[in-house]
Amino acid sequence: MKASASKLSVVCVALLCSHAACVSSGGKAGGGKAGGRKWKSKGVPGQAAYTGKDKAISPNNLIANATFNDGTSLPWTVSFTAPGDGNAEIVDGALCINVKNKGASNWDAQLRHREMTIQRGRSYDVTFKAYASAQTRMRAKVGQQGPPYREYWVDTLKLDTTPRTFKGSFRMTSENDPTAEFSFHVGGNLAYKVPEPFRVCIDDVQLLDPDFTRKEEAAPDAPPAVLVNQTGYLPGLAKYATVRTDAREPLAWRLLDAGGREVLTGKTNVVGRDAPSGDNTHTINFSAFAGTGKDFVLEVSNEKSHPFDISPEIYSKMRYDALAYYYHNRSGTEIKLPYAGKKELTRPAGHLSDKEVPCAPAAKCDYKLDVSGGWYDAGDHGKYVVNGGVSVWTLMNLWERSKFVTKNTKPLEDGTMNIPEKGNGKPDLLDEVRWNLEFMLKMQVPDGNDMAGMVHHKIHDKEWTALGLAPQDDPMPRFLYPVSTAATLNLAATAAQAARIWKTLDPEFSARCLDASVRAYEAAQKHPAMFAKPGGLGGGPYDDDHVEDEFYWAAAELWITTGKGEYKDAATRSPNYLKLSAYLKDAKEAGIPSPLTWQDTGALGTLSLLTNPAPLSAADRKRAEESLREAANAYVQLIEQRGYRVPMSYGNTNKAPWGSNSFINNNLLLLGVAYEHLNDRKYLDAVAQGMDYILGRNAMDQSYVTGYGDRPLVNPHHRFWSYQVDKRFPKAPPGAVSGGPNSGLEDPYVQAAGLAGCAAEKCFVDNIEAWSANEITINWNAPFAWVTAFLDDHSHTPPPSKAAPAAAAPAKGKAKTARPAKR
Ligand code: 9MR
Repeated sequence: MKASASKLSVVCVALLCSHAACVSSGGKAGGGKAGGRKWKSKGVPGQAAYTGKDKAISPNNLIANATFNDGTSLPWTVSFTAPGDGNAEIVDGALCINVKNKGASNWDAQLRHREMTIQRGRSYDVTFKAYASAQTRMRAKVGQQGPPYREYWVDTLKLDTTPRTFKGSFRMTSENDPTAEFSFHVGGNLAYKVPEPFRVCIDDVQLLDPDFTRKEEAAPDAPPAVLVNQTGYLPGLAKYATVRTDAREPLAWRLLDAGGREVLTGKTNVVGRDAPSGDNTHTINFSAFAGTGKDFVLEVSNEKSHPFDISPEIYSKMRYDALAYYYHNRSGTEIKLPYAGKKELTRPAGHLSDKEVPCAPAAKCDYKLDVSGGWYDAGDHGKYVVNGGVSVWTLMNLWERSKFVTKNTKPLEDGTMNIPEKGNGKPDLLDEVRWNLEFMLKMQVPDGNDMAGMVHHKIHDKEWTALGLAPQDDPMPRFLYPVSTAATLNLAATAAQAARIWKTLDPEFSARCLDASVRAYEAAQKHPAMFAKPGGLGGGPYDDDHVEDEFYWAAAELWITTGKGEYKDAATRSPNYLKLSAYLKDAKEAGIPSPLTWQDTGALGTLSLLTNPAPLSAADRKRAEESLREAANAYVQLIEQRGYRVPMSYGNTNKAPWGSNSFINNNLLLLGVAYEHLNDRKYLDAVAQGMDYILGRNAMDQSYVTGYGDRPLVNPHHRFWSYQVDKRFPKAPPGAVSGGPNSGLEDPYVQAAGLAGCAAEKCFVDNIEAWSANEITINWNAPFAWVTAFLDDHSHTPPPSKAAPAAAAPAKGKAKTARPAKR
């Protein structure tokens, strides 16, 4: 399409003052902000007052932050594409990009502003100030944020140290663009004259449309000082709230029912500084109240919590929403009603071209494979065997645990989930898992090739695509990436697990899985050190160069399934044998408390050995149980040390890892296993408390789950659930859990959100652009699904002591599987 009419007149107004002297009273406004969210002050301890949103120069300005006067840049973000490198900061009230490496292309170093619609037939005036640390050029443009990158207005400007005002105008002749961006490119050849490092600054940016009037959004209320599980509590299990306060003495609290009647009172426990959150805290233990009802509120010194329920039903729907995540993210099939739940969540089948995917040059193969189907990994459209492995394992473990440990598979059987396979006579949970297993099987190199039996690490787009992209519209070519030992062992392990699960349900599928597993295991032995590399474009790396744990996991699964000596020998000789460690060893997050990640999979072997009735000897089972007890006790101890009572800490550096919420959910999974195997009540209460953190009893006052809580997760990073960037796309369905706080601050949005130096559990913002803190993935929803299923299964467990306080109504409802099976 033709570019729209464009003219630019550069007004070289040499300002009368140096840029340093031009700063208005703004500068850095302190506080009032966490995770990029600004709120009204309610005198919440630790939260400074909101200082007012930066006023756009004109109400007709599409640019939401024109002057940077409050010291922040959002929604402006910086973007570097390797080898481009640098950062952005507010200097003297202007937004500056510091370029350490200008990269190869103009756009390798850029500042950009999204979240605006450029409308057909309207006229726009552009004005901004710009200057640089030395003579260079800048390309300013208004245009599409993704391919084909149509430009509505563009010009290349010469900059030097003198601040100048530039003006331009254009009429939009293209279709409305609801995801347009205003960007300033300063990389590549634009910077041919200037030595690195250099700096380019912009200020007072206007994109005026006389027919547009900015609606001022009311700042949200300050988070309450009394933090609770915003969905609610199970009547018989531990119930805690956290109070954010500097008070040194215990404070009086009241539990009020929906009618405002006091049903329980008490005094807080002073915990003090909670390092991971940076908050001063007290806790409230209201476990003594075992009644049920809706909209309870906890009150401390006139501060009220969000309302919450106390009910055995808290997790009854959530457990299925957590599993529905997988249907919504199926590739290669139409997502339709009634399964999608809402019309707007339906979509045509995505990536049908995955039926014939060629090898990337690095894969050194010349065939094409049908790798259609499976689940998309996350907000991106990649499909990765390594991450698929831990995800299907977790869901299959939920099945095996229900079959052998609690001996109740009813909630997972046919007809329990809203998926197309419902009614086929097979358990719905397994139907969902099979969707991804079938894909993983297709990733194995066919016989007759050099690498036969090995498994391709991943398939994904050649380059990253933009947000606001439905899978069926992805225009990017996709490739098979090289085989890896880790992916091969992921298939060996999970296909062995599947082979035993489907043995009678579907003998043909079971045999196919076992054959693939054995071939994969043999191939991995032949190629024990083929490692996926870190980095890369268009997809995640899932790099892993330590596979002793995967070898053990695969051997353990094959031993359980076949009983064969060769696998037994491999498993029992492994240093991982019967081990469950509370702290990671083999992942890049070594030292962080968690039993497992996609990269550290040794625990999966031991957990499968514990879950299945055979082949462990009684003595070895005992050893594994001791290991389990030790790890579970470490997590219980962590809960006791925390103001937010969550089994998590962040090592000496106090830095939250990428996907920290998944570490917590995996810790809860281990605690759940401990409860069901060791029959010690404290582990059950620990699981409930950890889930309170995920559902709102945390320093961000954030329910990290879509659709649940007074402050639910709303804007996870997802290309299709991208309503936040483009109203033509749907909002996320309920039941998706965010990766959560991540101190790494890897993406431009969190970098611009003023999060630098954030306390570990405050490195979070609920924005779709925040891909390093707010993505969702199959391996994070899996332990969440496991744990919500566990809690629902134990939702009728009575309190440890039958003596409930006078005000408490007796818990109603019949017991589900309140009792863990004894071995
Ligand atoms: O969960 C992954 C995390 O452990 C890694 O540190 C990070 C960077 O390699 O990648 C995460 O996984 C992402 C993957 O690479 C691509 N799809 C989205 C995943 C979640 O953010």
